[in-house]
Amino acid sequence: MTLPTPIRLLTAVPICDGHDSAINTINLELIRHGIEVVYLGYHRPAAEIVRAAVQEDVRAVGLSSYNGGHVEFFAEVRAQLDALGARQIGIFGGGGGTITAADAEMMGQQGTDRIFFAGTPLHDMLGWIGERYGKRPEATGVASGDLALARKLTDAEEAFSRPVADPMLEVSNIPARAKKSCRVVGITGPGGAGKTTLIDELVLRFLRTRPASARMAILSHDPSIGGQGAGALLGDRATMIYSQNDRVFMRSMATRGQSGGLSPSTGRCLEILAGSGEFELVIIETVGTGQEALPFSGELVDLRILVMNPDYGSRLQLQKIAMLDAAELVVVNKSDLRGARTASAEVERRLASNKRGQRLLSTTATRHRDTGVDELFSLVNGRDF
Ligand code: B12
Repeated sequence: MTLPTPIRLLTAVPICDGHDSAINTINLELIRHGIEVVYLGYHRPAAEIVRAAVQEDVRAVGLSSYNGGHVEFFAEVRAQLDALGARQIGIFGGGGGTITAADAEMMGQQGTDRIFFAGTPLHDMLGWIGERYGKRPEATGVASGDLALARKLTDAEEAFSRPVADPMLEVSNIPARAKKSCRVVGITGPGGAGKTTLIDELVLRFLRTRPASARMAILSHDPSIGGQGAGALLGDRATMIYSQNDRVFMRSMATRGQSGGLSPSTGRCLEILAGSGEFELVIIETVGTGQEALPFSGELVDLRILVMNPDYGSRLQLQKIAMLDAAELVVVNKSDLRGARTASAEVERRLASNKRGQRLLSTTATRHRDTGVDELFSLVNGRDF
């Protein structure tokens, strides 16, 4: 069964529960059937699930619960969604034999759409999900705040659902005033270089140094596995710690057949976020890209950052990476790995030969209070660039 337009769902395992084996299997099956799954991970409080569901504007939240607290937890998620005006976002889930038929009935009365019991074939689940959440529901009430913004992003994703020549050029114009107060930073690099962890560390520094009223946004991309009309595991939220914060608006985007690291609607979504006047900083993270990728064309991005792994291979490889010419800033992350100093020296020589004043930084994003990340944060904020 392949569904016509990607359904977006959020899945998670509740707080005080590490049973993620079932949801990992179910996620895979959902993706195989053309569903885009924003996976939040295990041990997640209701507020984190609700914040993510609203910002991602998913059609429903799927919870896998084995800790025995399902009746209260599902009701709490429902109540928090309703309180934010997100009544149209459904809730469903399972938990094997830990959820009894009597519990499921009570949960239904409290607003859970469906509980799947032990022994339900995956095929039956997929059929029900397609039927129940296949169509975008009519929005109820007047949306405000993050919900309103999230719905605009969904409109943009639906309007640009096919690959375009260049997502960054598919935009009209960000009002000059909004653009002035919002810095846009593009971060790209190969898979496994540590882009998401680095961004989460930048978020930590943003939250600590900017006033409590200041917010930032992240547009985070993952590949649609199989191109346009295919499913995707949008898993960056699961690895982020500091980004689970009301001052951060994060949207996970599938590439939907667009090559080059972005989605067909990235430019338009960026225009909406930057134009909203809500954010001081917007970070765009591409999928893990290849040597030829040049994702950030046009004028929308103020700073282009290439994040590299020290083990890129021989020096010859550096001649082939297109972003080494286009990035204003190159970061060699994982600088605690063997060979990192040699890598930095080689990249430095490569950049020097460009004679464009490009900067090079070494970071270890996983190290607490890494001074390289501190310096990166100052540059992201506009110092010297
Ligand atoms: C595997 C397992 C583990 C593994 C977990 C590995 C992992 N990473 O997930 C390990 C060994 C680590 C483990 C540890 C513990 N476990 Co355990 N575990 C299980 C076990 C055997 C299977 C659960 C499972 O994954 N099933 C496979 C799934 C695919 O099938 P299913 O459960 O039947 O689910 C179906 C549907 O419900 C549906 N479904 C499930 N989730 C979702 C979600 C969505 C969105 C949808 C659509 C459908 C859906 O899909 C399936 C389709 O048929 C159960 C016992 C059991 N037989 O259920 C105990 C069980 C859940 N564990 C239990 C306990 C107590 C623990 C521990 C506390 C033990 C301890 N003292 O250390 C720890 C806690 C760990 C933690 N951090 O939370 C108890 C929970 C009791 C309770 N809640 O009252 C159980 C019930 C065992 C028991 N009978 O006592 N556990």
